[in-house]
Amino acid sequence: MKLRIAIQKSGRLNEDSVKLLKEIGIDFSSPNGKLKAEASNFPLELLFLRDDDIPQYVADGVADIGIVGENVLIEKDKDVKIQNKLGFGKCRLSIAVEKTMQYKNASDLKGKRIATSYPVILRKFLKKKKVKAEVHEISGSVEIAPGIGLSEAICDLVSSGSTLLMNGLKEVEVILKSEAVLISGKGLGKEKKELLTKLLFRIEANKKAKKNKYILLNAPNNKLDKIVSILPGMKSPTVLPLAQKGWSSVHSVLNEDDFWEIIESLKANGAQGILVVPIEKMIV
Ligand code: PRT
Ligand code: ZN
Repeated sequence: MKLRIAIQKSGRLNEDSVKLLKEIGIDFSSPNGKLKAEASNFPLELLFLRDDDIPQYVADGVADIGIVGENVLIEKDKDVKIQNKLGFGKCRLSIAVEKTMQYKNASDLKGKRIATSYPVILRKFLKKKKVKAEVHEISGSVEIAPGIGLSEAICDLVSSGSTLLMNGLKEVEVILKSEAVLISGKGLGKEKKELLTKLLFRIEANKKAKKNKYILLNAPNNKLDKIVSILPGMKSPTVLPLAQKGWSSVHSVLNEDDFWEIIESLKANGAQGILVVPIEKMIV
């Protein structure tokens, strides 16, 4: 019994999807133009597809699970389940208009033509805002539509915003925030569910490791209590005596969110020789 995963064949999600699978210990050789590959050390078969096709393939059970952007998933509206947000492929689906256009709110889109590759999501948004506008579905290079007179506005993915800037457009509404997600079909059997649980466990450990750092430092014993109270640790920090009398080595795990604040406070309280090292995997 093998679990089948669909990932993007080429494009923005391909590299990070492959990297994630490798980081959770799955070995396979790159497809070289082929549609399929097999992992050598886990019962997993990989299908390399266009991102637009992945929700359908997973809903139909051709693939058991898949990695796809939430934007595509919502647009395709298929019966699949989101298992995990993966933290890459982050972007937003936004409406942009010509820089010179006066824009206060969605009602300014009334009667305008909006070019997009996301007609389903855009129509829902317009309906919710009770705005009647013309949706022009085009499959690519949406950002040039206003410049060539095809539309007055666009609805497209944005990440840095430089594409909009280069085309004389400004972002006026964010309809959706998106990142890559792991999806599964609804009818997985027991064995496949077990394999999926194993994968999800590894993905969690990998995500946690990325969010955390291992920290080692030296502290004079008379400051230990204060320093230990600053450090969170997985249970509590490890404290070991140093060869030099009156000093200890303290080990702990720090979350990246409050990383710098804690480091500063440790220094201020007498910590020395602070080392921060990456964590490979973290199982709590
Ligand atoms: O061939 P296939 O159909 O599989 O790929 P595709 O060409 O349809 O998609 P691809 O590879 O471009 O994107 C795959 C997924 O990456 C998308 O569905 C999103 O979930 C995610 N993603 C993240 C993005 C972006 N960021 C992004 N910036 N997808 C596209 N863009 C484009 C956007 O359309 C615009 O043209 O990048 C441009 C804007 O970028 P900035 O940085 O200039 O704002
Ligand atoms: Zn696509």
